[in-house]
Amino acid sequence: MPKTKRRKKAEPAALQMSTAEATVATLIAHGIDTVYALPGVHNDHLFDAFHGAGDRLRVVHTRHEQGAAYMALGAALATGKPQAYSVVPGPGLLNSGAALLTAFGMNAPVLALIGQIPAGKIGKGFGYLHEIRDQAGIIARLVDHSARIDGPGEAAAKTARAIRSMHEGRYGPAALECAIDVWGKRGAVAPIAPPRPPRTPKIDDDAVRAAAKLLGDAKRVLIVAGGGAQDASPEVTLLSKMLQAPVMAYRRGRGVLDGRYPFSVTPPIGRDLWKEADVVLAIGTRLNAATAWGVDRGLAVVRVDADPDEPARYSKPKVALIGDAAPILRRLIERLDRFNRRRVSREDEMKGRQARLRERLAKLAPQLGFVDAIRRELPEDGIYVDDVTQIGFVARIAMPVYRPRTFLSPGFQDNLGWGYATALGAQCARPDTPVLSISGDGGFLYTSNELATAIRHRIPLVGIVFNDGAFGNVRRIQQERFGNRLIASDLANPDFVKYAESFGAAGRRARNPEELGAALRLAFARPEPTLIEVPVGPMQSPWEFIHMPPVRGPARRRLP
Ligand SMILES: Cc1ncc(C[n+]2csc(CCOP(=O)(O)OP(=O)(O)O)c2C)c(N)n1
Ligand SMILES: [Mg+2]
Repeated sequence: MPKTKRRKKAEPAALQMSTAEATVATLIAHGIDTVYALPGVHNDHLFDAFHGAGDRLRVVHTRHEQGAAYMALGAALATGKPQAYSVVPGPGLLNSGAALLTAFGMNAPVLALIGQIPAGKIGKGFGYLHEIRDQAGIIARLVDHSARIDGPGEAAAKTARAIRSMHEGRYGPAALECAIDVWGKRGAVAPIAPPRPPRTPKIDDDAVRAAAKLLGDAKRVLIVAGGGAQDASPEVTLLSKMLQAPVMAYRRGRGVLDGRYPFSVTPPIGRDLWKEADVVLAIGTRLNAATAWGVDRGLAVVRVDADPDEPARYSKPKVALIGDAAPILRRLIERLDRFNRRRVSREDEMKGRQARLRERLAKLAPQLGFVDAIRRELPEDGIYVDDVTQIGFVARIAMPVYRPRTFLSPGFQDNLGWGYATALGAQCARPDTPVLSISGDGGFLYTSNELATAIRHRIPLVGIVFNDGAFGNVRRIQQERFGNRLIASDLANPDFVKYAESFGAAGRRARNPEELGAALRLAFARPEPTLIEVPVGPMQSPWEFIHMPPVRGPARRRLP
């Protein structure tokens, strides 16, 4: 048969666009409607494209690059959706570095859009404005996916790939750089494609059956929830009921099981349960408990993780299920129906454990008084953002969290000063949800300059600063372990009420939990940027409830 020339389906006509315009159009096509940013000459064309996007894109400019990156992080954690920030190269990138590092540690989908020196001059060491040696190499170390955009024709594809990488497999940040003379370059750009759905790994049915059998036969299951379980709350809740299994969470998994259930536990109870468990089901967590408290032959571990490398990192689990937690757990629940034994209610047992913990925590009464006041006033769906401070440490083990994504804590980086700007981003992305940031006087001044951003962009964040005039945690360690040889731990502070007012925010002072409760009630009733200073004295150490010795064989390290 003679070959007939088939007419190719007409391709939609390419558009003439700049690299920056194609990048921005791709961000918008992927549902990114806000960029947290600090401008500079390297990114002028990018900002001009932001301007050109009109109502489809909001630019929230901050007063320091760390603020922009933390805001994107907070927005990502509060929404579970990809977020973007933009900074100049060199110092701008490095200023945002701690937030990008924290986003990596927290598997948060944050896209960094970073400028670069002129394309032809990269790597030559001439000393161009903001030049940094091997910027591409630096960002490649900080995130799993990075690339340089080299022209308008490839901008959309590279941006789309970067965004997809952030929520495929193990979530995490991505970084794109683009040279000062490339953002503005115009050329033919194919029509911007709608986002492709992320690839999802096939669920391994044999492994699910093995896990269901193990869990179904088990007598005492402990579920451990991490950040990767935040979108699987209904499934974890159902599994907890089916298996009569408590759910332990510490920093990232709080709120996956409603904290009002006695089955919702934190490490002080979790360690006892770990000791008694015959099977642990670990969902979206690095399972630091295993390395801190030990694993002996009597304990079988089932891991559910998006990252195939994670489950066997410290010790090989009995079963590893790879992929997003929710669909895997749904399959597990179906299978478990067949294997699960009849179970007696553990409700009274769990209530007893909770009551005994509350008694044990009596020595932390000063912190608990404030934690309780916060819980009483923060609405059920309100988002709480912690920092590395005394009240924060106690909240991690003692404040009930009612819903997923309402307790933000920086994970293993435990990055002092992350809180205020991260909370600002959460509040910006969730304008109708009350957000509360708590900090110590040490942590707060890391990003307190972003009070100006709260005012400029009308972000009604409520912040509390617990002021003990010290890096209190450091000071207590010096007192207790170094014979009171105090060094570099006392602080000179501003008057925080006046400080807030000088920005145009509401400033209040509360001297005890009752006054804090009243101040919070007022602040949540009348949304405006508010800072509440709470003067406090030295506090008892919470660490005996967090750094606990092993209970099942040798530990490999402490719970961080
Ligand atoms: C980026 C970073 N730098 C330093 C530390 C070490 N660090 C942990 S707690 C702390 C003191 C915190 O002081 P403050 O915010 O006032 O809280 P307090 O302990 O007084 O309640 C320091 C310096 C850290 N965790 N992260
Ligand atoms: Mg302090």
